[in-house]
Amino acid sequence: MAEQQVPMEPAAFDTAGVTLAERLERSEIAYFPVCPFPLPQGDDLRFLLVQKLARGGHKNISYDPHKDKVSGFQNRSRAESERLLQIFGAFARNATGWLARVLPQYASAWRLDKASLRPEEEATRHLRLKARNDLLHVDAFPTRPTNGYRILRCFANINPTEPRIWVTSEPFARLLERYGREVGLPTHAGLNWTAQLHDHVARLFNPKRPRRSVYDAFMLRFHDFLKMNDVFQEHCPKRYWTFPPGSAWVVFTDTVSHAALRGRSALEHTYLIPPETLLIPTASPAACLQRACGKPVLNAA
Ligand SMILES: O=C(O)CCC(=O)C(=O)O
Ligand SMILES: [Fe+2]
Repeated sequence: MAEQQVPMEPAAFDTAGVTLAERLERSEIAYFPVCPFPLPQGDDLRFLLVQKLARGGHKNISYDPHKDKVSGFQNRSRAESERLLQIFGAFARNATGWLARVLPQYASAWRLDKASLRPEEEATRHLRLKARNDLLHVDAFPTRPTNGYRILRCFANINPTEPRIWVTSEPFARLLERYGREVGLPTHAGLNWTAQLHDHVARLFNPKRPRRSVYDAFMLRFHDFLKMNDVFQEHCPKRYWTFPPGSAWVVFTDTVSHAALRGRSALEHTYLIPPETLLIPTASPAACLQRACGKPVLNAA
């Protein structure tokens, strides 16, 4: 498999004595103009660039590192699906190996979530409102409650000619101050009855799914609220990011409000970071929410 040779340990992990973990937990995007781990090259890259989403509502092509399985792509032949699996496997190993070196405290206990290929042009795709990437939001997974594990994502732009364009706005803590009441801060320690019913039904279909906590239910409502709020979308302070071909960025997307405005063909890997490995646990969204409502928001272990 052709892979690009790049320096494995760029110098920028420690800016003025501040560790990468601390910068991430303070809601920075860690940006690497040259992806610090090998990305697919040559024929493998060309192969990725022509992949298409399967019909039936898949948002991305995704790879599960636990099952070593790819889903959501138009499967044309066994040979092609095996090749895709190999390329994804190598990407996941390379991204995870690098991140484990630069964020060892997280890697000691993180849960590997999925990796994905984003083959659609973001500027022109049609998605239902709550699934749209081009509206500012903080991430919350409707089908994979995290119970306070943080959502860390590593992106790489593999488009050979076009940048990926993001916009970001204020971090979760600030947005919670402004909109928490309007979204409805949790009023008691358990889920309300509609959320309980919803969780119960979801778990009938998937008994292995973890129980949704007060925190998960709130984060989903918050995600939806931001996407539906035209005034916020239009008037909030904005910072635009241009991620050129071959670059990479790492970000806690549960506190950095973000949207992808333009670009096609990015690779991404998600990691779920347990609260006990955080450097600044008080800055986590679960801690912010708990302070705001004065109630426990996570399910006991
Ligand atoms: O694909 C991207 O660049 C980010 C999209 C996004 O916000 C997401 O997947 O949560
Ligand atoms: Fe997102």
